[in-house]
Amino acid sequence: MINYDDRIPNNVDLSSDKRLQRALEKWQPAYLQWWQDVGPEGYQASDVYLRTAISTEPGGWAHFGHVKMPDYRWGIFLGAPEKDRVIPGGDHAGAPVWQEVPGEYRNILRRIIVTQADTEPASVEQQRWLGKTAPSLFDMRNLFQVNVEEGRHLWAMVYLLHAYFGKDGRDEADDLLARRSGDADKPRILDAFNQPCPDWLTFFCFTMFTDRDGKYQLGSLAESAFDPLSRTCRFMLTEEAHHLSVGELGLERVMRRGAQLEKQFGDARKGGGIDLATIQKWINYWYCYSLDLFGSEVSSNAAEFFAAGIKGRWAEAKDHTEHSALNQFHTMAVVKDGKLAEQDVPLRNAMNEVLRQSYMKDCERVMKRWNAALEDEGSSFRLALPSSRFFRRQGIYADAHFSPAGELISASEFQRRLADWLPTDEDRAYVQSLMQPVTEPGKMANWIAAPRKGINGNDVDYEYVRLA
Ligand code: BYC
Repeated sequence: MINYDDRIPNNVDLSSDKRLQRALEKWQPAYLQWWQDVGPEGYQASDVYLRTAISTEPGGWAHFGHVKMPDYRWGIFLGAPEKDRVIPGGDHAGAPVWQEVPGEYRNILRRIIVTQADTEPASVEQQRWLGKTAPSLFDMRNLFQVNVEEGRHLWAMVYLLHAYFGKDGRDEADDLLARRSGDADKPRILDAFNQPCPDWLTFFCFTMFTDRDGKYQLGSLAESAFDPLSRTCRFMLTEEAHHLSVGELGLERVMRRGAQLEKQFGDARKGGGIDLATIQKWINYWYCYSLDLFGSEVSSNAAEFFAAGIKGRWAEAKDHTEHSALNQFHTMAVVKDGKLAEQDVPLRNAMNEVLRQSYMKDCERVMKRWNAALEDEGSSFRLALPSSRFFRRQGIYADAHFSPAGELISASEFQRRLADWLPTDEDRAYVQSLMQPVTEPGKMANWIAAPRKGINGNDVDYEYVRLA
């Protein structure tokens, strides 16, 4: 169970380590200041129907109630230790997991934890203004739930930095509150987290595609030899599942409404909705930005992380039988002499791509569900994921141009077709024009269908946010 009597709620017996407790209690006001400065703008005094962790046991871990966001009990919650856990993969597979950081891996572990940590506050900053244009109180509450939990994920990583990395870790924890999404001088580390998130179609794409990268990165870190990191990530994954459903179901509701309005008016935009072609462009943009987050297809960093046991494949311990990944190859398409050709890459060097493939399969599964929803609405439009070569800025495809079907094309051809494939200024202005707030319980903006059910057994017209 979680101790809520301490100033920082935790299940790590924080009060037994006074130095660590004091250091984190010093960081706490800086965190709260950051939340006030760049967290959800305009709603800090509103009562929001939020879930809070009360245990880390599967099933029934959350308590629901109206809370003002600054009063949310951010804390440190690790998944239960697994008895006799061994390192799942890499050179040390089968050896006992580490409870401390081995000196030789200190730098890379710190870098990975900082990279993961940096995304959490970044996403809160990106979503800062969205409350003001929420299409319903139901959606506004979901936004804020996602925001407070991303804040909690920052706590999860800052705990590791403080507890295991000494002064370097404390300095990194301070820097996490100093960088800002999209800031020219002190940007967030990864590209997707510096992109603006000005409208709700973007928010749903972000939670569907970018949070899903989070699922796979956390899953790969849950397979880590560094046990405190693994346990932290395991509990974060249970929180993450809600964020993904916000994205998946949010987009489905926009699609259903788009299809309904198209049937009624011949063109969804005429009825004040978002047409499916526009939704496809947003999907293309965010899916590809999220593919970038896995790093390069061929990466010596990835090989090193896997060899050391710091990152595993998705479900390394459960789904794989061979854990060395040596003397094996991953075949991928590369650009050679102006053409696409297949190349065998040593499996360890292809680990970023292996994880990306797991992610892509998961996205395909959602795509099928969305297309079934379109069928259900009587629409003949079908959405598709673009090729993982399309519109990439990281990795082996970043220097060439590809169509959404994955064909190698010239830069001029790419430019000529860009407006068909990615959001144009005009598309963005149109979507922005629809972003008018709806704050009456149970009412929805015209461009989005109502959800099928409310939260925690409540009706859709429950007052999920009591506005101050
Ligand atoms: N943007 O060998 P490479 C989440 C850098 S999301 C900018 O290709 P590597 C969440 C890379 O850092 C999950 N730079 O890649 C979602 C390296 O730089 P240095 C976040 C990039 O190292 C929603 C260089 O390019 N978690 O949780 O194998 C809301 C060459 O690197 C990018 C993690 O990322 C990019 N997209 O792997 C809230 C897990 N991609 O070192 C939260 C921790 C690469 O040469 N991170 N670079 O200067 C990692 O495991 C790895 O750092 C990466 C990259 C997978 C990101």
